[in-house]
Amino acid sequence: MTRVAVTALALSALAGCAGHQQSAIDPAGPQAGKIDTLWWSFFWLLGIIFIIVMVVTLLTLTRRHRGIEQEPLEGTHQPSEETDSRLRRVVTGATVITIVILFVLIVASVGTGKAIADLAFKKDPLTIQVTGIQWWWQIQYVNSDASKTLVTANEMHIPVGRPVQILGQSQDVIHSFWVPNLHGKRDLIPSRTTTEWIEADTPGIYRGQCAEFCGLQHAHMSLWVIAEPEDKFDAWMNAQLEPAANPSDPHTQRGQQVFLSNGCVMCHQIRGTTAAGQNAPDLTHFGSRRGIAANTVPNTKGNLAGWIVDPQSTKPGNHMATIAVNSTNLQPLVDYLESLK
Ligand code: HEC
Ligand SMILES: [Cu+2]
Repeated sequence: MTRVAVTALALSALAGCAGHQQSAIDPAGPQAGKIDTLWWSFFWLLGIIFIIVMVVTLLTLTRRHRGIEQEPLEGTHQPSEETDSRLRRVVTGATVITIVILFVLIVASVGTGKAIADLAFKKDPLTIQVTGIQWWWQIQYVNSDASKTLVTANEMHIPVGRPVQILGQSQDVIHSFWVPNLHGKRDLIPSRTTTEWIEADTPGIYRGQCAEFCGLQHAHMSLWVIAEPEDKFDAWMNAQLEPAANPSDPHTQRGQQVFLSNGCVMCHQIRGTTAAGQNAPDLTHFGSRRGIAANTVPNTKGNLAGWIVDPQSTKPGNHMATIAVNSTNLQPLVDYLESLK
């Protein structure tokens, strides 16, 4: 009975992995597709071997000992010549098969790595620089035309069907960029640039997560990758390239004033205003994003107010300063930031 329950539990846990927004076995692009194929071939091959080993072990345990007519004296038992050479053949055979299987796995693994590497350097790529910073992601769209260079945070949009070159960097410790539906992990290492190519075949929203322990809030360092058709992507890009909209009503104008007259400007940038801080997520189009603080909480007015009043309770240890904003100023500030679509 317990065995049935355990199996059912294990199966439902496995089923829970499939079709998720963050899953390596639900590939949405060619790189992740190859990793997925490799994963399943390992799974089936090793699964079958596991079952064979278990069956042989059970048979051995339950089978009556043959060839021992009587209890050996003083606990010693010399197997017969024939048994001895049979055992030798079985052990040698099993060792050879194991080595051959390991080689097959190595060849499959290296072959997959090579096939993935061959997907790089396609023409007309989009280049995105991703910088890991404790504990959020800076995302910069590189363009030879400086007016088309875009800096944003914690949310990346990519056009479906177009190869994307991710240039990974870090500003402090080693992080790792990992969006399982699109590709494997790639470390972001201080003072060097690593490269990873991704390409989404299907529109969708895929979750990424820092995959190298980088300190207290490592687990709350996530990002969204939004893969959308080329025209939607272009519309998003054009909107993001615009400076922040100027508030039109007195309430949000007051919110903007609160932002600009407080320490927020030391760290944050809002293009189109005097706020030009470079140590924290760019807030020019903050209202268009899905989450707050590297998606620790969803982007709602309530969560934003909580974040501004006491960022340390939402994400303990994070590097945002707590600035006293009095209650009459808080609502205008929240409404202003949320109006930055
Ligand atoms: C000392 C620098 C600093 C100051 C001052 C500061 N922040 Fe931040 N802020 C940060 C950092 C760092 C983060 C990212 C924290 C994280 O996700 O780990 C952040 C995150 C945010 C976010 C979430 C952005 C996102 O996309 O996730 C908002 C909104 C925000 N700050 C608003 C404000 C406001 C409003 C003020 C002024 C009252 C302010 N900040 C003052 C450093 C600062
Ligand atoms: Cu990390």
